[in-house]
Amino acid sequence: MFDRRKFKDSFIRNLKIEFGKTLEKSNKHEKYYAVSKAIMEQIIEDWSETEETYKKGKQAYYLSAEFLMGRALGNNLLNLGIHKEIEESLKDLDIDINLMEEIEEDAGLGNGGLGRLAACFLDSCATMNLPVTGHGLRYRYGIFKQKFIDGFQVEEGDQWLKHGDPWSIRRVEDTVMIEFADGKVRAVPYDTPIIGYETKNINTLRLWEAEALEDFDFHLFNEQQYDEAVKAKNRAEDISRVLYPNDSKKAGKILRLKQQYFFVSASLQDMIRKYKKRAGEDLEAFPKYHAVQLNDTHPVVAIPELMRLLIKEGVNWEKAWRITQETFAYTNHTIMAEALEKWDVQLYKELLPKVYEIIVKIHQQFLGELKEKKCAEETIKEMQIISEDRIHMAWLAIYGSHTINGVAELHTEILKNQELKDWYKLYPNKFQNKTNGITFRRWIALCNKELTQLITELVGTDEWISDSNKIKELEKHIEDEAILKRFLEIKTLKKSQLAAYILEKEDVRINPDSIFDIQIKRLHEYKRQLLNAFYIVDLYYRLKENPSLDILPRTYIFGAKAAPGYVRAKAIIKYINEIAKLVNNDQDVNDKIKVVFVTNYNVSYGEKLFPAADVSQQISTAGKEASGTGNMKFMLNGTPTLGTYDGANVEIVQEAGEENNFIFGARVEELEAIKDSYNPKKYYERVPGLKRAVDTLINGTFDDGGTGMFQELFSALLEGTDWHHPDHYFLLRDFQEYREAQQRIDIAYQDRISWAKKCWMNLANAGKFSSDRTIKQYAEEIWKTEAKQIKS
Ligand code: GL9
Repeated sequence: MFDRRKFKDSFIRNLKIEFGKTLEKSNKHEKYYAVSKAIMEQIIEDWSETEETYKKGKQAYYLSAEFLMGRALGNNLLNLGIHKEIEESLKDLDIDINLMEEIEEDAGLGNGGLGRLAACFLDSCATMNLPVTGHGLRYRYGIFKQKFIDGFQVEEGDQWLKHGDPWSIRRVEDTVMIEFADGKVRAVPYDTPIIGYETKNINTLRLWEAEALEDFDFHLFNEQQYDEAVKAKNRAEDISRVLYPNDSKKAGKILRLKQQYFFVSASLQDMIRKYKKRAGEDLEAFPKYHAVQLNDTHPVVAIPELMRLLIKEGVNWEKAWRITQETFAYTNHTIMAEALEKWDVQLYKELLPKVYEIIVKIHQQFLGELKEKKCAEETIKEMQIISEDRIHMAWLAIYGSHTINGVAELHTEILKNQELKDWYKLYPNKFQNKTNGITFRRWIALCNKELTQLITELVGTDEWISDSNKIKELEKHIEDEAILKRFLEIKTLKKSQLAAYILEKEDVRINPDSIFDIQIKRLHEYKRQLLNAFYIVDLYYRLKENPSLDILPRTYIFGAKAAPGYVRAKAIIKYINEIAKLVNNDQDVNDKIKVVFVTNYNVSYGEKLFPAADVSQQISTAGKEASGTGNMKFMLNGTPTLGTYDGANVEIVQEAGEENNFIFGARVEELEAIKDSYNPKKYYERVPGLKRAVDTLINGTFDDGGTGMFQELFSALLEGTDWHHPDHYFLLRDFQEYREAQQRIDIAYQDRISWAKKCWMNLANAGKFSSDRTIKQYAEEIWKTEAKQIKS
């Protein structure tokens, strides 16, 4: 039970011991820190009890190079069910809880969907009392902070720890040693509590930080070589210094390989040490107590590393291989070729010679099996784990795991029938689908309290927050205009709140009565922000030509970070910012269209954007977006999708009805069929208005600051490159259908009630996309772990 007195005492005490300050003298950051520490104090016993309880049975471990957690305070208060109490307690002390929540830095230890999925999964595991622990890296700098200068993206270091991290506890006693060919480093874990919703169970996210064996060299220090003295320390700490900001693209750098091996080896050593304490020296039963999920190929070095550790413990090869295969499962998150990790043999040999030796043995063993099975020479060549001096991490993952899964039905089908078809033939029983999901706590209960309240009122209970299929009951109100109007009022309120925030942050005024048309996701060619941009340019010219064009006022909102080295993605950002400048400063169109590219899109910005959207743009080239999860966040907040038949869009439409969404464009099969003879020029020349829009890349309408980046975009579309056919992502093929879909939206939006019905049908059918459902399937069908509730 919440004890107000105890909380306040703890808060004041924390201000005193952490900062030596009284309430009156402390600043807002110190107050935030002390509030958070006071919450930590309240949960600490339940946290240890959860650990004790889980120890006794099988546990799952989610190994991930990324956890995109966002802010903790508001979510923890929601899940603990003490938001109101804390709000009032703080009010007594003249502190505004909203300020406390808003000044928290995002924990941005991930790039996008893959990292955010890991965070949603942890929330679901804790909520369902599942014994699952996250393991990853404690980057000192997370995903970079984005600024715009003259419309160009500029990156800055993300100092998320600058005011401290009240949510983690350093566990020095669990330190392990990591060995590289060029020296040893210490891995020190920091544990963060994962507080489930309305349960006493508290799970753990364990993030490893790299430290030098010795802080500095005293000998050098005494000889006044100060820089030299700290060099080793810095080199060790480099390992966990910064997150690689690549979105679905492999890094291929030695430091990245160090990061991967570092956290993987630390996690496995930790597991083995604890296992031995409990079960003794015989490691035979390891898979009985551990299920390890590999989040993409980033942690796949875990397969040879577990082999190495087991052999070191005296286990023979055959038995070690059996243990390894029974322990691991692997999730594939993309079919983009550039994301498939292939490490140079040379790098592995230099940095991890012992691990490399084991990979060679695994490779040979696999070759033997293929030959035994009389596989065709050609197939064997394709499937080799080591070939052309590269180690193919995905192949290693499939061979070394008992299960591999895709992240949406369409994606899994593409894996089985195209990308991994040889593997599927060989191991049909290893393949599963696990359609992604999102946590309903953060993505509606926390970020859209108004809509949450309406749903709770209509469902008659708030149980839908952890029992997502209950929202299906909303469907019975579909003909109730009074309720639909309340939905529309809430939408308008969320739009006004967003408009106020955008005015403050971006200094752009937008009209809450216009349609909020939103595309927020990483900037990537396959996601086709450029298609959206061409549409806006086309609309702009049509409006200039015909000022009485009958369209509804619309605000086009973008949010996206481009990988710092991805020149074309950066060009697209600059292009959209140029469009915004033109459109927003032209009185002729100003009350009809506005364009805003929000700065530094991240989890906490997302929490303001998703609830305020009228249109959810999910327009990737069919077959390219493995699942998407933003699409689900929009749906849950009652927003129709404007999208292609891709990833989880397919399932969203299956659930909510095609008639309640705006689907367009070529499907996978069509693109497969046309790709070799595709000629974008045909569309460029024949589709009315298209040439005019595309030509703004080269005719001086917009200024790329003399970089030539717009010309380069144009060439990639119409001439192609050495490695890609022109318009590799089929923007021009889909433009006409996209424009028609946009026009259908304009018409549909006018009838407010029938529009609200579409929104409502999306909301009412979002139940499938709870990460609770996804995690239940992982637990039952892959991990074979059971819920264990601590006694209350
Ligand atoms: C991704 C896929 O591209 C998404 O479609 C998918 O929803 C998520 C989660 O499964 O995984 N794979 C991937 O590399 N990223 C994804 O978002 N990229 C980033 O996380 C930046």
